[in-house]
Amino acid sequence: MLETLQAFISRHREPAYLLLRRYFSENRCFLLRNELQDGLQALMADKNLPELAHTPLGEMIRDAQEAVLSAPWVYFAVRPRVGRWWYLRLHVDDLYPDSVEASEFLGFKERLISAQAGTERPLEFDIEPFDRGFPKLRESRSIGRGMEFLNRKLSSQLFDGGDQGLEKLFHFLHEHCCEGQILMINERVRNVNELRGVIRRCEKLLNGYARHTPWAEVAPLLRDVGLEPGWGSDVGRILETLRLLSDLLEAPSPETLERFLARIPMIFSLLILSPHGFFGQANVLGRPDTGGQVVYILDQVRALEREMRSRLQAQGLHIEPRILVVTRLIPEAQGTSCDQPVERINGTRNAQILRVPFRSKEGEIIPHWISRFEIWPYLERFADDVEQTVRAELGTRPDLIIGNYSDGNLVATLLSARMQVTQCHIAHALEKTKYLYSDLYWKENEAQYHFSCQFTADLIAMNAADFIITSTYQEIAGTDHSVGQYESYSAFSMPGLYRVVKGIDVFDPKFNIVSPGADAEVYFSYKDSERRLHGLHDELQTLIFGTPSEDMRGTLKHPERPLIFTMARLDRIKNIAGLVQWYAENEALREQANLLIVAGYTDAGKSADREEQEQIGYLHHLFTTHGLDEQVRWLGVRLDKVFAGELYRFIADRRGVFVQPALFEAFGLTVIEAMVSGLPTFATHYGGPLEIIEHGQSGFHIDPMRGDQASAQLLAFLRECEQDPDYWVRISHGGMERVERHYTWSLYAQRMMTLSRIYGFWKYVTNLERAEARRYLEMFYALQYRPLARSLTGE
Ligand code: UDP
Ligand code: LCN
Repeated sequence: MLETLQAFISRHREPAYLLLRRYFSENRCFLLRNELQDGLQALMADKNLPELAHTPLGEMIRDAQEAVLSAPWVYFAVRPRVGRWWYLRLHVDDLYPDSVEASEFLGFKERLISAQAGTERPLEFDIEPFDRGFPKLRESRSIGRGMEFLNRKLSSQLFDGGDQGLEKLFHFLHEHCCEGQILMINERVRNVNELRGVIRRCEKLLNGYARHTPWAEVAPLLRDVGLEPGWGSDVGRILETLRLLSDLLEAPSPETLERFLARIPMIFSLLILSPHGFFGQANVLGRPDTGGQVVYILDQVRALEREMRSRLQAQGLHIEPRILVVTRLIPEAQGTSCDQPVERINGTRNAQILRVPFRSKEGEIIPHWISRFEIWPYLERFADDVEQTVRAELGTRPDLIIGNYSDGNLVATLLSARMQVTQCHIAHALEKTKYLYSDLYWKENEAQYHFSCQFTADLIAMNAADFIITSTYQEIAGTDHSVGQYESYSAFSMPGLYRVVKGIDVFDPKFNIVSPGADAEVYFSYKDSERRLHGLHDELQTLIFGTPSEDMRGTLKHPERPLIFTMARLDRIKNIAGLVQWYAENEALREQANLLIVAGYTDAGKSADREEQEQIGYLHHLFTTHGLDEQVRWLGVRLDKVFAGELYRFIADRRGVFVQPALFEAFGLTVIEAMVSGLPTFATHYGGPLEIIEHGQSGFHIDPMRGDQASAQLLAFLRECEQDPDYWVRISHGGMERVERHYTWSLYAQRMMTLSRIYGFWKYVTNLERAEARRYLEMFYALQYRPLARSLTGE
């Protein structure tokens, strides 16, 4: 690639020179992808050089994500393929392109930001040397299917080594026990050969029994030979499991291994960590830091408990699975249950929320809510306290620890290391890509956001995790044109703090896409009239069209018009104000439809969150300056799930639409909730919705940076639906179908249980644990993270 670019420029110096000049004429140090493309397009138009686009220079610019300019040099970060990066530099005089390392590229960037940079070499974080020899995916399209890859790769390594691999499998089977009860095989079976013999004998013994004969009936017989519970609930199932193992011992294959492991009773208890925000089951959604993550975890718990129980039962074990969700106890609970140490989770038999308080250095309980950007100094102590609480509750360690968001993942890292438990990482939203140049200008943002702590915690946790679950592909590796959220951690710099030359590798097989669903009990089609909550309709009618109470603003003058609906936490990134502005500026749209907003409070005095207060003020300003009070209804209330579910359908009855206008949305649960309710959905094309919605079939993508276009799209859709009501029905149907096929909690739970077994197995039989990397991360924690976190409280 470099040679062709060098050869091209040496033969065509003029366009290269003109292009660089054009970039320099912008007088900017940093140019982003679209600005680089615009520069190229403008040059091609001015100089009538349309063919330039298809030359090595044009292609390099097409793939460039960023340019850093400081005369006479221009450095480019080029991403020729998803997840693959190449850095090069060009001197404006000699125009000779030269490859450089990530480290040099970042160093050049740092020097433009900070005068001190360059005087001494900064600390570099580099995980790559620890990954050497570890299997990696090669193809971009395989990213996110780590488990399948790992199984293929490691099975061949494990079983090619003759009986050694089988011995490991044998020892693994010996490990299993629960509540003091031995499972699978007992001490009578002493090696692989004996195991082979035992399988044969058991098969013979069982062949005389009817398939539905329960385990209990044959247990004494099998136990004598060496088998313990865990093989199946009846003879049919036991025989199937024995045959799977026999096939595995005979001719191991990744598929058989996966099917066999899927049956091994390995997961009896889960610990799920979600420290920040108001974590509860009522009256919390929509508060600052309290949104999709809470919904996700509660739905996840219900689905996982069901799946765990059914797997255990199928294997003949009558053990009740345990799931503990551990969050922060907030004494000043503001009318929520967040001051309660224990809360049973509805819809489960045995799952609980346990709340453990944050404590100051002196051990005093912190009484008030703390923003997710401020929680860092409390997490280490929190982890210690959680460990004790969990051990006391379970009487043992959990079988899997799932971290959520940057704080939960950091606590999961500390606990998994201490308790020697498999660690699963779920980011929900990595803040780094939400804020432009949040790494480079971290110092400017430090007082408000403390990204130095957050990105350090992210680096440690994502590298320590045994496996990572993401909701979409783009969360890991973006698209052809945009960088993935995890990918953005591969190389970056926080000038004056440290530089990351290899922070994460998106080709690592630890990544797996497992998309969440929308709770089918709550979010279902508006057409399902039998299940509809008709009793709520009067209340909904008053809420939307009635006289506004003190938590509301606006009275819709034309209630017969369809509703454009949006609902979100009132974070800047959710861009509710953007939507209000586009709507306000499109007269025709204002005549065509009303706007309904469910977000935050209407009284800024009720909010403790700085961003939320700002947004509230801004929304009022927009209402007043654009005279929106007869066309927009703003509800500053928190709706519980069931009520919100009926609201989506109520709006669908009136042929409305849902809009998700975020500047960036990691996944977007409201998007799938609205879609499955049958509301045609217009959602941001930055983030998860790009993958959830197929534009024009199951909804529409909008560009939140081009509000004029988005409002024109909405208007065109609503007008077309007026002419052809079937159009609304087609898109509504497309959305429902999309969610029902791809986004369900039962699919999620099945996959999650398989993943935890497979990664647990590989962690046991190989050195998947990467002990060296863990030690490196521990050092980074102690030397970087801890002082940064402590500095927040002025220590
Ligand atoms: N939500 C709700 N009531 C509200 C505000 C939000 O039930 O008043 C729910 C919404 O239905 C969705 C979640 O909160 O389930 C928000 O999740 P999403 O992924 O859209 O955004 P997040 O808040 O996680 O960024
Ligand atoms: C956090 C977010 O910001 C959303 O985009 C996700 O849908 C939610 O968590 C659940 O993962």
